[in-house]
Formats: sequence, C-alpha cells, structure tokens
Amino acid sequence: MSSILVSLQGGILGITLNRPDKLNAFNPEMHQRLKAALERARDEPEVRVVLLTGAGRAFCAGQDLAERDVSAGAAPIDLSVTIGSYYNPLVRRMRELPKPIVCAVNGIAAGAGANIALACDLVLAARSASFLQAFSRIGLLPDSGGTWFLPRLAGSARAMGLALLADKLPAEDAEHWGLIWKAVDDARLMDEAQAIARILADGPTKAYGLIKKALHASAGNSLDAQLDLERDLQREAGLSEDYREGVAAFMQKRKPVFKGK
Ligand code: T3D
Repeated sequence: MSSILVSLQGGILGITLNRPDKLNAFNPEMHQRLKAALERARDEPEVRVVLLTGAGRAFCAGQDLAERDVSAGAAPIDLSVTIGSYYNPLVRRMRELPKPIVCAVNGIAAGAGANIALACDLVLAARSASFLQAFSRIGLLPDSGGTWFLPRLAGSARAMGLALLADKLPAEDAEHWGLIWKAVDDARLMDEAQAIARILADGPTKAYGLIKKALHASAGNSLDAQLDLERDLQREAGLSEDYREGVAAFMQKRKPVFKGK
C-alpha cells in the first residue's frame, strides 16, 4: 500500500496521506512520495489545483516517532537533519507552488501535520477535526513553519498559548481564530473541498500563482515594497491569456473560460 495516493481528475490533483494505522505520520518514504506528487503538480500544466487530505481518522500526526531511537545508550539524534532535508523543503515547495493547494483536514492534525495544513492556501476542516501543536509534549518546539504561521494567523498571544500548552484546538475555534478558512460538517468535508477545488481548477491559474506570491511576500515587506511588487506582478498577470479572456467575457456579459495560461 503506497503511503501517498495521487489522482488527477479535471485539473484537480488529489493527494492523500495514506498511513492510516500511524495516523498518517511522516516517514522518509512518505516524504519522498509527497515531494514527487508536488513536483508533478508544479510541472504538469494539466494540474490546476492540489487537494490534500488524509486517509482514515486523522489528517497527519507529524513525524513518525517510532523512527526515533531514544533508548538509553542510543546515539544523540540530530533533528536538524530531517528538518533540513524533509520538512523545510516540503513547506517551501508548497508555498512556492504557483498553483493553489486546498487542504481538507479530515481529523486530527498534530505536530508537523498541523503546520503542513497551515502551509496550504485554503484550509477546510471537518468540525470533529482539531489542530495540535504537539511538539512541547515531547520536548520540542513547533517546526515546519509553525513559529511563523501561528503568530501571523492567530496573533502572538494565541500562538504562544498553542505552542506552550499543546492543547487540541477544535476546528471551529481554528476558524474563529483565523487559522483556517472554514470548519464544515464532517459529512460535507470532501464535497465542499472538491467544490472549492473545482472553482480553482477552472480559474486563472497564473493569477492564482501571483496572488500566492504577493500575499506570501507581504509579511516581510513595507507598504512601499509591496506596492512595487503588486505593480510588477500585475504586469505579468496582464500578459496572460486568462486576463484577456476575463476582460472579454466581462464585456460580452458571458462566463469566462480560463485555460490557466
Ligand atoms: O523527528 C524529527 O524529524 C523532527 C521533526 C518533528 C516534526 C514533528 O511532527 S514532532 C511531533 C510528532 N507528533 C506528535 O508528537 C504527535 C503524536 N501523536 C499524538 O499525540 C496522538 O497520537 C494524537 C493526539 C495525534 C492522536 O491521539 P489518539 O488518542 O487519537 O490516537 P493514538 O492512540 O495516540 O494513536 C493511534 C495510533 O497511531 C497509535 O498506534 P497503535 O498504538 O494503535 O499501534 C499511535 O502510536 C500511532 N501514532 C500516532 N501518532 C504517531 C503515531 N505513531 C508514530 N508517530 C506518530 N507521530
């Protein structure tokens, strides 16, 4: 059984984390397969949007802790190796993907699993799902971008509480705190995520990539720098076929047919 399931239908690349008996915890093989799937999303023009979810009752429980030998006498573990080789490149790959990533959080998202969900562009979560910065429970600090995402999305007081106390944050609170787009009824999760992915798959893909770029850059930019960036990116957007189609469709009072070009 593959640790990552991938399907392409109507421009939507579905990626399912698939180690349900381990709550979809990451091992090196799963990292490699997820990397390959995201590279496919980047390289194939047929892919217009990614829809990420987990198999079974969890979204992802972060690092597979069974892979770590912490027995007495075992050699010290240098965690910077896996962070540097797997988790950081993964988060960068997701943020740099010039296509939207929709995340359907189907159950608990813990440790790196929580922060990988937050690295996605539009996050929906089942009402029964929760987000857990599990790191301090095992003597670690949030990684996979957690210390960057949390204060920016929820504010520093809430970020500190989540990181220090490592309490489960239910999906509805995650929505109200601004961590995610929406909490939805469990039975509706995949239909709603598919519907959003469908809209995005039919949309102006280039503009979506530029929107990601601009919004991600804004956290580190002054207003002046951001205005310059918007000017430069808008130039790029204006040169796309989809821009011409969008304006033509508006003028002709019809629905645009975007091709992602
Ligand atoms: O090491 C590095 O490379 C550094 C990178 C770190 C990144 C990280 O993600 S560190 C944080 C790692 N994750 C955690 O600390 C979360 C650990 N899991 C939990 O706290 C709980 O499992 C949950 C709160 C997520 C869910 O609790 P519950 O009660 O619903 O389920 P459970 O009974 O604890 O887990 C079910 C099974 O999944 C169980 O296996 P078993 O007993 O049925 O054979 C459990 O051991 C397994 N499981 C859950 N999480 C992990 C895991 N196995 C390995 N690694 C896990 N992370």
